Amino acid sequence: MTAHTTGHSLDDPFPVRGMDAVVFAVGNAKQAAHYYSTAFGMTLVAYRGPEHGSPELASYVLESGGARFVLTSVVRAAGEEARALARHVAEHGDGVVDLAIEVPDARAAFAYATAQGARPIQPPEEVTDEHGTVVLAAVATYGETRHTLVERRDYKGPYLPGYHPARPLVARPERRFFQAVDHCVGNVELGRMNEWVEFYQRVMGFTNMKEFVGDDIATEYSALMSKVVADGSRKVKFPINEPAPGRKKSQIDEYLEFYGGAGVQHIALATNDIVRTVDEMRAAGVEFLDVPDSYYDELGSWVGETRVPVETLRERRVLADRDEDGYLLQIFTKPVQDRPTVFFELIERHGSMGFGKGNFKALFEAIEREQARRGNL
Ligand code: TYF
Ligand code: FE
Repeated sequence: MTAHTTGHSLDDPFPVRGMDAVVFAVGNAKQAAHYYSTAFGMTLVAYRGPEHGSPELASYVLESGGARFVLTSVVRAAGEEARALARHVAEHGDGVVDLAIEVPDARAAFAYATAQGARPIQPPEEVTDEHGTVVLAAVATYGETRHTLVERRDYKGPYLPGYHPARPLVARPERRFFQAVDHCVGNVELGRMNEWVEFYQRVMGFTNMKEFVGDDIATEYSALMSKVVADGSRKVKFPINEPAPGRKKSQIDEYLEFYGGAGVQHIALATNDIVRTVDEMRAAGVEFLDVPDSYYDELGSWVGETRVPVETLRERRVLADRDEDGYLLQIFTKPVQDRPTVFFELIERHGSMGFGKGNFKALFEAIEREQARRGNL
């Protein structure tokens, strides 16, 4: 087979175009769609439900620039698919079921991944409607999470066949809060981080990025270990965390206990104006992690010139980090459901390709204060 017919390039066995969607299973997708519209500035663009031949599941598709969330919940749990989703929500609470990746050739991607040992969930299937054709396939990853491989063949519809265009739930914000999914982080069981890093290397040809939390940092304060894998173009970045045994219960253990196993911990959203986005989200009631004031007393002495003064970062509790390539600004929400599981990160990159290593200590201490407030430390 030639590179043309397989969709493989010679140097990349598993080419990707980027993240296609983050798919959440939730208890009440109608209300979640409202939350992500009002609090995250996202816009409802498509819907599938009982009105359109999907009697058991309702799905809302929201966008902010290139970031796409799909929120699905059960209307009536009679069939197999709806019962599986109902059980997922009962076991895990609201959570991410699918990190869907857009690929140029879903058949080739699925064939490669499964030949490399990925567990197939859905063999490639061509789906067509009046807007065009897509090819979908899916493989399993950690926990009950999957990767749908989405090949869009000039597809012109609002999301996928079966979905209907929908009107925004609220007026669009004047400027979007964020424009892309920057990275998606998985929490896996103790001792299994390397297994999952090797999974992405073998199955998707991903490579390690240099940022990681090793034993040294883990024992000192983080209570977790972390490595990052990414595709060749670095559009898809997946950090993987595991708990590190220590004096205290790891934040990763807390997640695993309350989620009921491995799963997606946080989704980082790329913004061009983190200060404005934090202000908008706070005004809408989103809670962010706090760091001590002393963080900002020290920041000025090493972070150098940033787009906004340190005092502005201090007021908003935005974190900053610098490496040899540039700097980044970042902030973390508290968990966005009653379970201490899934949360979000906002990240504004200026050259840095890192993940905020310089902030790990302050960040993990802030997370642990929250853990203690919940009685889980
Ligand atoms: O994605 C990252 O690596 C950073 C840092 O539990 C981080 O956002 C890592 C682990 C964690 C929270 C944040
Ligand atoms: Fe992150």
